[in-house]
Amino acid sequence: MKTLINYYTIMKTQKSMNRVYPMILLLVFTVFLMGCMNNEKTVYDKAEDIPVSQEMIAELTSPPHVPTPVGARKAKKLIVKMEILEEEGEMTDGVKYVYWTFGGTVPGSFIRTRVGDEVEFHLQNHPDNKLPHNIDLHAVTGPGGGAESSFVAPGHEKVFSFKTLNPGLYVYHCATAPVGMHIANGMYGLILVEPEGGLPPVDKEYYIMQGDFYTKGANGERGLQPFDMQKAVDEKADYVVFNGKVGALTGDNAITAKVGETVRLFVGNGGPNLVSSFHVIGEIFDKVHVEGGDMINENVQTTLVPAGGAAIVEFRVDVPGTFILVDHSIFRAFNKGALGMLKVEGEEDTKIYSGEIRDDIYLPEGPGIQSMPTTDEIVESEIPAKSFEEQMEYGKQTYMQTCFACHQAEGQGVPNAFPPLAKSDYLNADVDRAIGVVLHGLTGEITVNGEKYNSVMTRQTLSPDEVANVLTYVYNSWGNSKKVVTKEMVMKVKNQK
Ligand code: HEC
Ligand SMILES: [Cu+2]
Repeated sequence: MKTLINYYTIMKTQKSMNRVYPMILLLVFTVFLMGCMNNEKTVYDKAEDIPVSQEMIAELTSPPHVPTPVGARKAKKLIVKMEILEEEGEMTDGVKYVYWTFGGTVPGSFIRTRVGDEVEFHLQNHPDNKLPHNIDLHAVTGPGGGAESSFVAPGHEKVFSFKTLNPGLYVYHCATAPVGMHIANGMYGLILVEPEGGLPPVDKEYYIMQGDFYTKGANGERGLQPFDMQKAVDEKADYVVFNGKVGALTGDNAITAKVGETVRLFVGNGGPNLVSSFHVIGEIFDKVHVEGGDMINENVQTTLVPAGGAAIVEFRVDVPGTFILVDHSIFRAFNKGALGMLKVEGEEDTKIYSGEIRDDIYLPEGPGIQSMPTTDEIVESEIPAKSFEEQMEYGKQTYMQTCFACHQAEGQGVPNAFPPLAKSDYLNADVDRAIGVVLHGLTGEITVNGEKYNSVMTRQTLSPDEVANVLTYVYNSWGNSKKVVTKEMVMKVKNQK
């Protein structure tokens, strides 16, 4: 506009001011140029030239949360205070592990910066810790990614500073020898460097990081489990998990969204060994920032997250339900822990997903009980319960892993499909019969509390101890007859065949 008006003015005055004309034109052009410079954001050729103004203490968050987006803020001197803590935690029910952490969580606190920030990093090693540590941030351009300047003994704080030059999502980790062991114990996290102006806004953002763990005992073996160096060298993980433990993102810990919202997941992989085939069951990633960089891939089912790497995945949730996050190396998901949940609430959209339309009977091989192929002897990895309390505790775990999907959390069952175990007259009438049901499965018509069921319960692959514990748990819950089932009783039924 400014130029147009000025040009008009020039035209009018042209005749009388012929000699002054070139000068005015020059002036107008200068004014125009200055206007441009004031209104548009300055683009620097090199990120190192971006000036920083003001100081700011960085907001750090524990997973699955992330700090507030940078938005339009200018580059700043960003002060990060990260405390290293060596702490005992729970890998899964009954399994303890001593984690080494950045900020008290696995993965460590999320750091959010923008390109051009000057990050002043304070690495604090808590005086109660036993070991020295350091930090290598993949977002750092400099020797060791900061490791060389940050080696810090317990009870000390090291300070170093770096400028964020490349936008992207980066892993940080401890790099103190033995490096593999420090990483295996949980010393990793993510640092995000947003581009100028920030990432496009979305409705929900979450922080998820995979890691593999190596314990002296096998998966599920109770008690405090020390790190196993040989298994780590052999890459034989006992646990592969999201956010440091089995169940960190399931049940009440699930991440959430509402139908219609856009979700952005900052996904990292600490390793130390395994790469992740990150997938969300029932969703397609609309966009993936491949390897956490600038390249955007669209319409992706599974994205590879390398050990020591990351990806940003984005999608809109269109239908309600529970969407399962997995490492699609699928035994890791269902047997080693790499499983999380995204719970989406809102209106159904049958145009997109119909839900079950019908359930017809289909028994091409006759009504025989279908079962998973198993060897007859199930290996007994379990330590037998020593008391009624332990039987109840272990039994509940088996119930929540095995029976819960059909008979539901409170044993209430599902009408017309799965009979109730709560106050079940069928269950309470005959213990040996109930043991038989769990050992061999059940098919054909039965009546439970006056309701008829005619369905199939597949044989459950449980050890005699587990059968005893789970039935003891069921009999002593939800108004049942409080019987105690022993391994001997199970063996008797088993051998009756
Ligand atoms: C895949 C689904 C499924 C799983 C898993 C399952 N059941 Fe069942 N269960 C059924 C069905 C279906 C029936 C009814 C079968 C029929 O109609 O003949 C049943 C029947 C029973 C009954 C007898 C009926 C009653 O309500 O008292 C008992 C006891 C029982 N289940 C216990 C268990 C226990 C304990 C577990 C876990 C170790 C378990 N079930 C796991 C589907 C399941
Ligand atoms: Cu360390």
